[in-house]
Amino acid sequence: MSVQDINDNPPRFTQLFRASVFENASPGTVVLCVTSTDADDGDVTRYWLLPSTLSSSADLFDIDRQAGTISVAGSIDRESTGDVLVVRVAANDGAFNAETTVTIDILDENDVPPACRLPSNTFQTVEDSRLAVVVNVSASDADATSPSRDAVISLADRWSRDFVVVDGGEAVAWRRPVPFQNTSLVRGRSSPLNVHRVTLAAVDMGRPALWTDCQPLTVSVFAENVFSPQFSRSSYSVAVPNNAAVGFTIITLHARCGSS
Ligand SMILES: [Ca+2]
Ligand SMILES: [Ca+2]
Ligand SMILES: [Ca+2]
Ligand SMILES: [Ca+2]
Repeated sequence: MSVQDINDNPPRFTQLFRASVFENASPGTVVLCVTSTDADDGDVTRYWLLPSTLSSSADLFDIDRQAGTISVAGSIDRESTGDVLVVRVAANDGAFNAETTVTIDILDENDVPPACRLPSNTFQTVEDSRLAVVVNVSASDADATSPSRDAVISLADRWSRDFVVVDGGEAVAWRRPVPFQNTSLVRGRSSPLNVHRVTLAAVDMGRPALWTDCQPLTVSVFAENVFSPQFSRSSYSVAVPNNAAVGFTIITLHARCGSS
């Protein structure tokens, strides 16, 4: 006498699944394969992805209905998805359903170039000495993780006759003493000899590194004390008590020289 097997057991996923995939992985890239068992002989199990309640992750992946292989189907961006996506997978053996979640870690790529942060592109300074800081600078980077998001400023041409980048990429300084060239003014403007240009770049630490050229920086050198003193305001208004004694201080004015 033989006992005929009928389908009276649901399929069971064999484990909790977790895998990882890099952002920007090409469609078709295999992430992992889910597996299940079934106590009944000969049941054929089919798989599919369930809509995700947390995100649109179901659109980013596809599953082979027979093999259970989950692969990339959409464009994955670590900067917008976050570090983990959870995909819900269902299995059916013709009669019973089973369900599980697959946790997919999204790995960061260095796919965002850094950005320059310069307070201005033109500066005026009095003649200065070696290694005096001309301007403080910084770089930003929107990548999700280090080192892809770690960015500094450097010289775009790696070397400049006049400037060096110091303070770990956060300041530009004179490389050498740069005196004021005492030539006559050209059409009311300082000699071009006193105008110094340098192109900086923001560079990140990713592998491979990405960089962005900044707007060229122009530094005009003036002889000391060429700047007219300037009051902090164009006019002042002060109330004076009608019994003020001789010598009463009405207001203290401040003026400064220099320009930036
Ligand atoms: Ca079954
Ligand atoms: Ca990205
Ligand atoms: Ca990235
Ligand atoms: Ca980056």
